[in-house]
Amino acid sequence: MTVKDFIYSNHGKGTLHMSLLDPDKQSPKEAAELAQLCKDAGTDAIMIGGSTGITSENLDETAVAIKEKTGLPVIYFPAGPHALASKADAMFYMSLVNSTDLKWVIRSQAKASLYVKKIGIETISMGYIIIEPGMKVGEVGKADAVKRDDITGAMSYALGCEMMGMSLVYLEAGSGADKPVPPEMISAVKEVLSVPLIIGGGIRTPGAAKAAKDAGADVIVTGTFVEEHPDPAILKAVIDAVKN
Ligand code: 1GP
Repeated sequence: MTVKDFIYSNHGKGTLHMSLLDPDKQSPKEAAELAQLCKDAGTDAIMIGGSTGITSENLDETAVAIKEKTGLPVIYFPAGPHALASKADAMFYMSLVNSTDLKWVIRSQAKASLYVKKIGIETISMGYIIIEPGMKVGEVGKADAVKRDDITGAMSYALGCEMMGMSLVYLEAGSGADKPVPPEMISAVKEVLSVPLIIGGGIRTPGAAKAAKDAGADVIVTGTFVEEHPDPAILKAVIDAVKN
């Protein structure tokens, strides 16, 4: 089964949890151990990526170590075309659709495409929409971030992505955001969207995870929380809130 089929086969049946690990923050062995803790707590897949210090080598070594230890799907979450993971199961082929710089909308994706085809990794097209505060990715990606109260803006971007053929839509508040994507924005976007909706950025409590799930998120991503709270009980409380 492809990773896209895996995500689509759960669509409408419940919410998936994905754990985001940054290969620059720990060794491949440590990343695999952390991924195993996430698996034991109920996570469904591991995303790997980060904004600095990412190389093709640390991506691939981390992907292999996680796959060997956990057997979970590993998805590369790219920050640009300078490093590519050939050993992950799939990569999100994403466009930062509300960037003001074409580099993040299509030029980087074009630059990488021939090489990506050659290595044969599964690509999953994704519209990536930055919501305030946007954090580092909003700054680096020169995003014209959707304001937190601009529900129509978020709906318009999300539906535009679907109409352009993107398989997934990701609403991103930014890693480490003090507030996650507002639940009322998630539910409004869900009303117009047919493809799976991913929510991430600033989710670090069972309450925030449950609010995003109840609003209709199909996939919830936690990164900072996973890296800062490798305590199995705390991990499980947040992942349980996503899954149950
Ligand atoms: C970042 O949405 C992800 O791209 C995860 O954000 O690190 O805040 O969990 P956090």
